[in-house]
Amino acid sequence: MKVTLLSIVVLFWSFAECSNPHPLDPLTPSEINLVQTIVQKAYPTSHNLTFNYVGLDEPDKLKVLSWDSSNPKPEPKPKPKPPPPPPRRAFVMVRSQKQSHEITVDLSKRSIVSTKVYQGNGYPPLTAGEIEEATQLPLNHEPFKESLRKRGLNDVSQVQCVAFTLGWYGEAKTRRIVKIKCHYRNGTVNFYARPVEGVEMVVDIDDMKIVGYNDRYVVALPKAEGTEYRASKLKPPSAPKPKQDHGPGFTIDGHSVSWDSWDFHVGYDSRAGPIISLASYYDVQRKKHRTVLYKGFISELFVPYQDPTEEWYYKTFFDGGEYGLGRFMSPLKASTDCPSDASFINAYYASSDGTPVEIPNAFCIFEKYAGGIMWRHTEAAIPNELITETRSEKTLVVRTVSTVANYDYITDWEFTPSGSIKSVVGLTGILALKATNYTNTEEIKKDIYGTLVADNTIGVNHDHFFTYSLDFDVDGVANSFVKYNFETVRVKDRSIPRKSYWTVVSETAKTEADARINLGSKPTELLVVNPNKKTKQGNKIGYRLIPGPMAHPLLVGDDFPQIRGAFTDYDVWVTPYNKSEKWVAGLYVDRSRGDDTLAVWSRRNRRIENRDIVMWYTMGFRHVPCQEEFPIMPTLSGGFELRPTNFFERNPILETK
Ligand SMILES: *[C@@H]1O[C@H](CO)[C@@H](O)[C@H](O)[C@H]1NC(C)=O
Ligand SMILES: *[C@@H]1O[C@H](CO)[C@@H](O)[C@H](O)[C@H]1NC(C)=O
Ligand SMILES: *[C@@H]1O[C@H](CO)[C@@H](O)[C@H](O)[C@H]1NC(C)=O
Ligand SMILES: *[C@@H]1O[C@H](CO)[C@@H](O)[C@H](O)[C@H]1NC(C)=O
Ligand SMILES: [Cu+2]
Repeated sequence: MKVTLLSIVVLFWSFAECSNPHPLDPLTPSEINLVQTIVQKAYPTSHNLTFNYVGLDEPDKLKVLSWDSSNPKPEPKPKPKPPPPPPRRAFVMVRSQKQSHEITVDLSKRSIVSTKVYQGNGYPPLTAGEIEEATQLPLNHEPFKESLRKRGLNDVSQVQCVAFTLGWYGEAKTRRIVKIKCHYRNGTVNFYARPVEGVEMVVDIDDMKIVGYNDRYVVALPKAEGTEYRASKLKPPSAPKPKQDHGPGFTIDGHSVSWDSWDFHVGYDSRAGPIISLASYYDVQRKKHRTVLYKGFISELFVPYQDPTEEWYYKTFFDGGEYGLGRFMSPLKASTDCPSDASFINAYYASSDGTPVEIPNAFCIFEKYAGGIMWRHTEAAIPNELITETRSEKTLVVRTVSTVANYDYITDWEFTPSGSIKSVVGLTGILALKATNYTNTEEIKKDIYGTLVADNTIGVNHDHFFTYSLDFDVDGVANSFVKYNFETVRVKDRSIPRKSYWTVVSETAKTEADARINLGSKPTELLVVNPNKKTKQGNKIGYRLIPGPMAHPLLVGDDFPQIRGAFTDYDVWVTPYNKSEKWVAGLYVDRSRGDDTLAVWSRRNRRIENRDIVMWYTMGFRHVPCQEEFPIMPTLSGGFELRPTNFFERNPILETK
């Protein structure tokens, strides 16, 4: 929710168009420039044009798949010339004259294909430029200066403001407004720890004006002492870092990565962040690349705070659709953010005025050996012989970090030699902190909606819901969603002493309604299978979801944030593939009303059996802050796994040495 200061505006760049363009490659700086030129020509600058979203308009899946099948993979034997990719298009969302416009640009023809003025609810993501401008406004606002004086905070240069989206609470008409809250840095870089509590401002983003001001109460400003987290300022110096060195065993061609048996594409989108596409596994036994995942990305990250007071109730953020997990990705450093031998890829997004901005080293890719065992066995039962076979595990990790204001989200996509794809997220950074007069829990008489984590400082309760879009193509496009229901069977046969056992009752979902799942509500395992293909043993070829942390939403269904976040009503949903169903909170999320969410799409109850299907899976973290998370939070991780299940004829890594 703040400008990435480290992002560098790219004015000149050496033209490193990759030799082998891939249809899912993110827009290059020159393509972003081209979009800017074409759109600016069509919308004169006097119209106060802002570029709220610029991204690749992906070619139709069938076109990508046909390109991919005729494009040689590095293994087993490279073929000479790849076919040309389908035409490149960009999808653009701009604000102009207080209206939202959708523009599709054909980059090869250098022309606008279509335009549309959006008349529905909600607004496009805030741009970094808009946030920057809005957060500067209080510094010249007399009532705010007066509020600062009242609190004895006299140095305006120490004030740091943050813009918050505010949701929708049933209003018939909305404006494109945000709330601004400020902090007093004086003596710390951890300004989140020093909120000027009780004061909030409302800014109209289209007019770029303060339109509301409220100074409701005064509480203590938490002290700067104890909020430092920079090693250079802390004593004793932090311990030396463990060394890691092992050479890369992977190849990167543009955005295409090959490692071990895996081939996949690493895309980027200013809203989603990293996008993994066309992940396939080279099956040595069948001597072919077998598809697993057409696409996987975080479609939305919903973070509702749980403090119902005037200044906090509206904090129910959609970090993807309101801010942008890709736009706020941070540059990564070798040896700290990633191992020293990691490879890096840059990312480019369009700034408010459409100019390409580089995030250097936005992705790191590395081989990870963490001492894990891929498989092993010790056999001591054979006379005069002790057999021990162990295979150590190396995996390949694609890492990015999205820093959405106070929070840092580490996203790792991890590929294993045994055919699993894991996605692990790590939550770190600084808690959302609220100032209070309390310094000890004994003084507290009523709910403070969080934990007193330091003197005068409350870490406010909240959730993080990561909703993933997982477009499986398990050994082909037509797939089905299967539930293994576990049932206890009572033994009727008196000939054995056991009274019960469990068994698997397999159920194939026919329509979307059959595929709305709350994990943990009953014992199940969830699979995506290819019903048209079987192993030699006759089992359906599949992948299963091994879920990560769960936290069902606890808001009531008719509460406005939950209406907007209704895609978290279930942990798993399955829909038939539809190119325009991409963002679970809707295309326009800021101040949305929940009329374009996954929950709405799913109501059509379409058929999902033996079709191209997409799984939507929510990993949830319920977060009651604790003192260890102050002044900065040690990483809290959780992840899920997509694991081959009767996909291979046998252990695919048997022959590994
Ligand atoms: C453009 O923005 C400026 C201030 O931000 C405003 O004064 C002007 O009226 C706006 N122009 C249009 C055409 O909306
Ligand atoms: C700001 O910092 C200076 C220097 O440490 C200190 O003298 C002053 O009291 C601080 N002001 C506030 C409001 O904390
Ligand atoms: C917090 O303490 C200050 C100073 O004692 C007092 O002026 C203020 O009213 C208190 N605020 C609340 C909400 O109790
Ligand atoms: C694709 O999804 C959009 C949005 O939900 C919907 O309007 C459209 O009808 C869908 N297309 C098909 C072919 O189902
Ligand atoms: Cu949290």
